[in-house]
Amino acid sequence: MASQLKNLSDFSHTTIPSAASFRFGIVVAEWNSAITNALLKGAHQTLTSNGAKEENILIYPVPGSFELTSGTDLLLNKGGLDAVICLGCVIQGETRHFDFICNAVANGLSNVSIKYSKPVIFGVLTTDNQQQAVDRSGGKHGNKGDEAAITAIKMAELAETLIR
Ligand code: DLZ
Repeated sequence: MASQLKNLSDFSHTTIPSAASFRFGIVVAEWNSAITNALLKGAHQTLTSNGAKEENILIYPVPGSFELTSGTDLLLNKGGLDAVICLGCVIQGETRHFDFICNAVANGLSNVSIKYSKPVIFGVLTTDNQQQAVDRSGGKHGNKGDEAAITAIKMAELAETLIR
């Protein structure tokens, strides 16, 4: 089970296609910005280290994770992207806000992906506390931003293969 692995970002056993020909959007939430900036750093570095060109990585901040869906919708409506990576961090608080945001984002991103037939990657941490988020944004459990970037490259390649 993935959660039993120390580093959740271990892709050493899989083949990663070149990202050189693809154009990526990254929509990143400003809430919990220390965490989401670390996710962004991981995603960006993983894209470039797999061949993505700097000018083909477009970064768009949105206020919170709830806005990832509308940000992605606006971006895909504009066109010209092969995949969109959505980065956020929702931390459980004392109210039910957590559940509403997490459910809305997960459903919203699935829907927008299907609406445009484009890969939309769920790089949103949904944690019980700050430490779990730190552990998954460049800490002992790797970086969810790396995972999201690898997934985006793989899905962009799949989309190109199927549409070609
Ligand atoms: C309001 C809110 C709360 C309580 N918690 C988080 C959070 O943990 N992570 C996050 O990304 N955003 C949070 N937000 C903000 C919402 O995502 C959204 O920006 C506002 O509800 C405005 O639509």
